[in-house]
Amino acid sequence: MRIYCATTNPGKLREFRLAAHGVEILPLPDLDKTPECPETGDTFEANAIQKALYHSARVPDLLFAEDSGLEVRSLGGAPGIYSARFAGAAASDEDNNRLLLERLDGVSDRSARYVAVVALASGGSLVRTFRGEVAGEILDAPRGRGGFGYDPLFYYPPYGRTFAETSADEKLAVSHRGAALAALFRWLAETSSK
Ligand code: ITT
Repeated sequence: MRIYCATTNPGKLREFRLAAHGVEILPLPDLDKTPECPETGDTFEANAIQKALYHSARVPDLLFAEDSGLEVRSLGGAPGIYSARFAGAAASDEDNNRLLLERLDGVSDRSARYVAVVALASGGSLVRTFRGEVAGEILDAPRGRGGFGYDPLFYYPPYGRTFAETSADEKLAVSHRGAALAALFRWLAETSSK
């Protein structure tokens, strides 16, 4: 089985492929030449659906897009859907992490969660969505070199490490993206065997 995926984020694409177990994940052709999909929703679900529908009309097969982010309790759920552009439209992961540490300076409640929503579409219509979450804590300095985005600050208590200090397999086994993708691939396997 093959499925297209619409993402501009190489960190996400690596994790999609790792989770796929035999399903071929095809990046969208010419994604870099396609005008970027506007993300105007106010939930992860709305943005994942918007991205999937925007790109789905261009390919003959199933396609999925994913919207994800970090919600920090003491920041009222920020950066949330704005995670990729927390420190500005062209922000790097380092810029976003620096701003997060500034906002949490002196704050004792460091609890947070990652959320991922995958939207599956076909021929320009939504098929369904799949959601995953994982709870952790934000450290006061980065640790580790793996993963991407906020991973050096995202401490996962059951491992006693940040996601940037875990292997890609260990992260995927417990992560928001791992849970959403496991649900997607389980659903695809069940549906194709009917
Ligand atoms: P696409 O929309 O093209 O897929 P994007 O990076 O713009 O790529 P999002 O709008 O969904 O995607 O933003 C996701 C951001 O949330 C991502 O850039 C990170 O800052 C953060 N994030 C999500 N999952 C993460 C993870 O597993 N580890 C670290 N940071 C993560």
